[in-house]
Amino acid sequence: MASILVSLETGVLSITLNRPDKLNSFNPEMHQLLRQALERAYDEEAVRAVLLTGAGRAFCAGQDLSERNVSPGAAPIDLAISLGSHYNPLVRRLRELPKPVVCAVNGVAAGAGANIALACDLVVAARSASFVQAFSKIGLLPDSGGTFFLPRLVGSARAMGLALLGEKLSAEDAARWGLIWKVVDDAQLMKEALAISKNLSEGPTKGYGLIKKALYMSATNALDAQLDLERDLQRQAGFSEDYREGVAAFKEKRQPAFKGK
Ligand code: T3D
Repeated sequence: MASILVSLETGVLSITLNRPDKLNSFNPEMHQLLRQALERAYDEEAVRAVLLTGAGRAFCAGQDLSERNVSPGAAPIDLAISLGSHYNPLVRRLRELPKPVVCAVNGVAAGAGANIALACDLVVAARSASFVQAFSKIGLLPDSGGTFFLPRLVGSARAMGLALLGEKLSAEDAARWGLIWKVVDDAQLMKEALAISKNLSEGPTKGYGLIKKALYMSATNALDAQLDLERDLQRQAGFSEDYREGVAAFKEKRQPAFKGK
């Protein structure tokens, strides 16, 4: 059984983490297949939005710990190699992909699984889902961007509580705290996430890519630099076919037909 399922329909590339018996925890094969799927999302013009979810009762439990030999006498493991070759490139790819990425969190999202969800652009969670910064329970610190995303999304007091205590945060609290976009009933999750993804796949893809860039750069830019960035990106947006179409449709009082160009 492939550890990642991929399908393309009406401009939405759906990617499902598919190791349900392991709570979709990451092993090297799953990293490799996910990387390939995201490369496809980057390369193929027909892909205008990505939808990431998990199979079974979990979204993702982070690193598969059964692959880490910590028995007495075993050689110490250099986790920097794993982060440098797998997790960091994955987070960068999600953030830099110039197309919107929706994450449907169908169940528990723990460790790197939680932070990979947070690296996506729009996170919708099932009411029964939860988010766990499980790292401190095994002597680690949040990775996969956790120490960057958490304080920015929920403030440093809550970020510190989540990181130090490693307790489960319910999807409802995650939405209330501003960690994610919204929570929906379990039965509605995929319908809602697909509707959002389809809506995005019919939108001005270039403009969306520029929105991602501007908002993500605002986390580290000062106002002056951000104003300059908005000017430069708006120049690119204004040269797009979709801008012409958007304004023409507005003037003609009709729905725009964006092509993602
Ligand atoms: O190593 C590197 O490459 C560095 C990078 C690290 C990135 C990371 O993600 S480090 C953090 C790794 N993840 C965790 O520490 C999470 C560990 N899991 C949990 O805390 C809990 O299992 C959950 C909160 C995810 C779910 O809790 P619950 O009560 O719903 O389920 P459970 O009973 O704990 O787990 C069910 C089974 O899944 C169980 O196996 P069993 O007893 O039925 O045979 C459990 O061992 C297994 N499982 C859960 N998470 C993992 C896992 N097996 C391997 N790796 C896991 N991460």
